[in-house]
Amino acid sequence: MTDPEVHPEVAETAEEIATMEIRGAATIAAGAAGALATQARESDAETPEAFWAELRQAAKRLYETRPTAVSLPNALRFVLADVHGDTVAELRESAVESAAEFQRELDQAQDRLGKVGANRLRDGDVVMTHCHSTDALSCVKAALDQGKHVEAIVKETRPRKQGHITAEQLREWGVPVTLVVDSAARRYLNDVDHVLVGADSIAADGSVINKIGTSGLAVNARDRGTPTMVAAQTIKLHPDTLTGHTVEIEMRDETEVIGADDRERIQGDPDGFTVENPAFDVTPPRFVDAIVTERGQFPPESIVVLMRELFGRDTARPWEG
Ligand code: RUB
Repeated sequence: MTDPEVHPEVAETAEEIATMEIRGAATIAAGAAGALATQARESDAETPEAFWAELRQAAKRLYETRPTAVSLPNALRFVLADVHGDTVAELRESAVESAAEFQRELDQAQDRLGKVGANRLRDGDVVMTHCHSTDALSCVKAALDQGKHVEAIVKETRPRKQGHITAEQLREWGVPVTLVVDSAARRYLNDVDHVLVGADSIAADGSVINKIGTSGLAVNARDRGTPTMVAAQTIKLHPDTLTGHTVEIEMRDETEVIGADDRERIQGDPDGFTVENPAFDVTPPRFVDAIVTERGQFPPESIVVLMRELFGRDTARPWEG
């Protein structure tokens, strides 16, 4: 049997995730859930089997876009797990509702973790950010809502400069922002009360997988005595790491790092010149002071307990059929 076509809007969402128009682990999860809802709503499948085949194919297409943020497979798994029914109409309604419920829970989790993270921030604190994390920013927002004054030193975050998005958001909230290039971070760490970052995945040993440059920042922060706080909804917990798998680090295209002209000038013999563009890195748990989730704050070494509770039973891959 040939694979069913996915709806054009699903293909579009997959493309937007791959090209990072939709980016950041939580936003990717919400986008993927929305795409599954579209596939279900627009399906013209005539049998439950055909409907399921389409939905699985849509999930597979979304799954294959980016490998590192576990929120993506977790979102697909959560949405598909709640689809029930005997007829196409029942399945359709249930898939649309499951996606909507998942998106609601995602928003609530972010709000809840923001309040937990805000408790760590005191009036007048300065945070240093890396990349653009909606979970990390929700902690700042909650602190502002509590009437605290917060300032930010924002790392630019090469090569895609997601720090600019963070700076824009913080300025919208009235937070004083100092933007620095990534390599200037250490110089400013003495002026910082917290390093505050998000996560794409968290492994069972408490390692944090986040935007490339996070691990160097955390090591420098420890050297300067500045605590590193990771804001991550439990959808960022990577269940496969419970059984010894490692998290795949996405390697992106070299054109994000170097333009054609520079490449031409530097390369000389093309065989002797390579560009690498890893999008994420791994921060060992010993450099992380706290992981803040919607279930409370955890030392990284104990996150495995929460992971077992939430994901112990189910690491299925329903998109594989
Ligand atoms: C984004 C990134 C973010 C996490 C958390 O990388 O590393 O820190 O995804 O974001 P990219 P959030 O820009 O390559 O997607 O807290 O919004 O889930």
